[in-house]
Amino acid sequence: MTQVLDQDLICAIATPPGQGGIGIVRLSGVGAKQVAETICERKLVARSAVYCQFVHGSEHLDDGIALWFPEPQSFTGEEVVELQGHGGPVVQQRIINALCGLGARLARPGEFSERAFHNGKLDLAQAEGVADLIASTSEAAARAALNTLRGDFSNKVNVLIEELTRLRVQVEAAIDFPDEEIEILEQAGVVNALGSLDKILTNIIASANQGRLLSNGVQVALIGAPNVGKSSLLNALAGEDAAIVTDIPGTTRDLLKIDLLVNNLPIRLIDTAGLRDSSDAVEQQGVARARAQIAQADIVLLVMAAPDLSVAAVSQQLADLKAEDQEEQFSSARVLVVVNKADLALPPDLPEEVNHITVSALTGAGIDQLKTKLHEFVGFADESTEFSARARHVDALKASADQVAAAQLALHDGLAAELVAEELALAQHYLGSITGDISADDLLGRIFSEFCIGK
Ligand SMILES: Nc1nc2c(ncn2[C@@H]2O[C@H](COP(=O)(O)OP(=O)(O)OP(=O)(O)O)[C@@H](O)[C@H]2O)c(=O)[nH]1
Ligand SMILES: [Mg+2]
Repeated sequence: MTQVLDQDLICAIATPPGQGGIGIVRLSGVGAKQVAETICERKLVARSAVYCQFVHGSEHLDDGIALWFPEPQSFTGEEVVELQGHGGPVVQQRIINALCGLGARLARPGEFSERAFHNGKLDLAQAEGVADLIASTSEAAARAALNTLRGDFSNKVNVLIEELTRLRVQVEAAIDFPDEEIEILEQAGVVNALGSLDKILTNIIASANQGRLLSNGVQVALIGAPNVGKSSLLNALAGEDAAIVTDIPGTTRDLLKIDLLVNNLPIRLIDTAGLRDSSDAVEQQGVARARAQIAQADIVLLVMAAPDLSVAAVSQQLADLKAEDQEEQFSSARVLVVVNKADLALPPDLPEEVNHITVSALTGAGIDQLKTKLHEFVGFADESTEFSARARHVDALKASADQVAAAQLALHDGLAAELVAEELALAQHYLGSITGDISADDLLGRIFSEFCIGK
C-alpha cells in the first residue's frame, strides 16, 4: 500500500451546505488538536465533548462543541477534531478562514476518506461504500452500501485472494519439477480448486452486478417517430406530468431527463425528440441529440404506436435503429420495443425474438409490466442485493475470472506451469485492484476526487 506523502493539516465543512441547526467543521492531520485549542481557548479532552466559544483573535465566531479524536482512533487514522457549531454558510466559513489562518488548508474532495484508506482504516471498496452510502437513493441501496462499508464485499474478495495465493504457491513449487508438474498439480487438487474458484467468481460477479445496478442505476432512452407517445410514456412511468404532450408531431425538441426509482432500481429516463427529417433548425438539433442517446443509453425503449402497425414496420424500425448507431455499440439485447396506444388498436403479433411489450400510456395498461420488464432486462433482482459495488469492481472481477479460465485451459492443455502461475498472478492482481492492495496512484486519485468535500 502506498504511504501518505502529504501530511498537511486539512479542514472542511463536513455538513451539507445551507442552513441547519448544527454545522460541523472537521480538521485532520498533525497539529489538529493544537490549532483547535487555539480557536477554542480551552484544553480538549480525548473523545469528550467540550463546550467552548470559537474565537479567532479578538473575534468571537460561534459557540459550540469541540470533539478531539487522538490518532489512530479516528476516521482518518490521524489526529482529528470536529468543531460542532451552528449550521450557516457564513458562520462556518468564518471558522474555516480562522483555521486556514492558523496553518490548516482546505481539504480536496474525498481527502478524508483517502487518508483513511492510506492509514489502513478502510480498504478501497469500503471507502467507495462510504461514498455510495451518502449518495444512496433508496433504503435498499443504503443497506447494501453499509454492508460494503462494513467489509462484506472486501471479505469475499480477500477470501479469493487468499485462495489464489495458496494455489500460486503450489504451482510455483511444481515448476521445480518440469517432468512431473502436471501430476503434481493434479495430486495437489489444483485443477479442482480452480474449478471451485471459477464458480465462486461467477457468483460474486452476479452479486456485484446487482450492487452496481442498485447504486448507480441505468440510463433508459425513449426513442421513436414523432407522436407515438414517448413523452406520454415518460409521464406514465414517472407518475407526473413532467413532459409536454400534444397531438402535434415534433412536440419534444430537447432531451428531458428525469431520475426515478422503479422498484428500487434507479433509472435515469430520457425523453427525446421524435426521429424524422425536418427542415426546422431547432428540431434538427433535437433529433441529433436523440440519435446520440441511442449509443449512450443502457436500454433503448423503441416506442411505436399500435394503430396501423405491421410486423414488417417493426422490423424496419429496428433495422433503422441499428443503422442510426454510428458508434456501433448497438446490440439488440439493449432494445425493447414498446407498442403504445394499445387502447386504440390491437397490436400485430410480433415474433418472440423481438423483445417487446404492449402498453397504453393513456390508460396506464401495461405500465407495471413495463417496469418489471426493465428489471428483467438488466437482470436486476432487488431482494438478492448483498452489497453495493461499482462498474470498476465488476470489470475487475470479470478480468480475474478470465485469467482463472485461462489458467484452467493452460492446465488442461498441459502447458508449462510457469504459464499457469502467470495467469493466476494476473487474476490476483485484478482482485487486488478492488480493495486497493495493488492500485495505481492515478486510479486512487480518480476514485477519491469523485467524493464530496468534507468526506
Ligand atoms: N389513445 C392514446 N393516445 C396516446 C397514448 N399515448 C400518447 N397518446 C397521444 O398521442 C399524442 C402524442 O403523444 P406524445 O407523448 O406527445 O408523443 P411523442 O412521441 O412524445 O411525440 P413527439 O414529442 O412529437 O415526438 C398525444 O395527443 C397523446 O395524448 C395512448 O396510449 N393512447
Ligand atoms: Mg414528445
